[in-house]
Amino acid sequence: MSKSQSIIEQAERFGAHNYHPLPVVIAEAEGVVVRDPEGKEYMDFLSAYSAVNQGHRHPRIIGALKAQADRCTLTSRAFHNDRMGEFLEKLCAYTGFEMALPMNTGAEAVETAIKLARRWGSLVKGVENGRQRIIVCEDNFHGRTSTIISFSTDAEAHDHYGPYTPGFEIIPYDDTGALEGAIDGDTVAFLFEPIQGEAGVALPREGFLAEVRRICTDRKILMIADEVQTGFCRTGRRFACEHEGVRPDVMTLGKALGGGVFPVSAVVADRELMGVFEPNTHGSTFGGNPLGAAVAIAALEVLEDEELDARAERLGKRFRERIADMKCDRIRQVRGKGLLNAVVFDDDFEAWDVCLALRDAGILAKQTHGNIIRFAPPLVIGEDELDVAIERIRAVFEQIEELVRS
Ligand code: IF1
Repeated sequence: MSKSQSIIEQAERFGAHNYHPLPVVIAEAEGVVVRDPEGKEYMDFLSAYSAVNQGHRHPRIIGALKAQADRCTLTSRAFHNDRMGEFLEKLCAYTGFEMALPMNTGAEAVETAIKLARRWGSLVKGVENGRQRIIVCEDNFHGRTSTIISFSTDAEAHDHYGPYTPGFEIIPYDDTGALEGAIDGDTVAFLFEPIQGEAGVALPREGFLAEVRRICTDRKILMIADEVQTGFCRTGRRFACEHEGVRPDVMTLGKALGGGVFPVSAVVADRELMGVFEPNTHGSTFGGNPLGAAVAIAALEVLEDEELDARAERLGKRFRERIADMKCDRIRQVRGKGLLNAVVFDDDFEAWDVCLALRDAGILAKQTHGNIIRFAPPLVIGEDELDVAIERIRAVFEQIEELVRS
């Protein structure tokens, strides 16, 4: 038995089966390349669901991690530490908002935004406490806490977890008419993804974000953009809302904020909104810790200094053009923005075997639903590396009929 096989067996024996990973073991990683225990190399085209935008183990981020680890790692918010303020000031400058609330995972950031909206509704908008409503979209993915899955329309994420948290109304994605119709006196916010990642990189029509902005402003409800996956240069801009020059009221952030080495998330908003939080009304043990702060500072610097937004924009166009040219009758559509892309196969097509063949060709990618494969490499990928990857993908796609028959 190979080392990989014994590792997989061990994980399956002792670990809950809440995932069905591709059968590959990653032992080492650097930049775009990961290596299994047998020494075989792959190009990572998932980037830990966009948490590794800066590439695996970026030297500046690892350096910041090690340096801070030798100074101070955790203080809790019972006391101040000398890195959090510097991190939050940099995050506010990067996002263009006045204040930030640091947390750890994306779901915690989304939960924080939900609490911010509900608290603002009660204290500022004058909604009777307990009647606050938040509008969300079908096919959403915002995390996996009990409250967040309460408004999931994905049966696997939602079912058998009752009783469900009330106060959410679900409308179709990319439907501003439905948004206008759903708003009433108790509505406090619209929570949405500028691009729906897990739904298979679903892009709204041009103008959707600007229309949402107008409606939320007119109807005095908070526009909460969940940029956990689309943020930090992934879609070819710092944030996906920037494609339409739209500034939401609140943004939830995570994943690449931690530079691929540490869980760091946050909510950003202006002072008027963030002011609804008073001491002891919200928090977390690790939120704002100095180790995560030091890593996040370096993670933001890398995004800026290496101009990863422009890179994602340029290389994403190249990727979509080259994939669209491939001879593969099973492909229905190639879609995405920046380096967040997906290949959509025929509705009845099961892409798992294609992911296995891609793995054997040295490309690690995973399908979001049966027939859609997401391709999201680290944004530091070189032009030559991308061309190599495209040729490996082409070799698999152009042999797909053999795959399907086998
Ligand atoms: C899994 C994908 C899923 C997110 C958005 C909040 C969160 C996520 C827009 C929560 C997390 C991850 C979670 C991971 C798979 C992946 C994912 F879309 F990125 F592919 F599931 F939809 N908002 N997305 O995408 O952040 O608490 O995980 O830090 O749970 O399987 P988290």
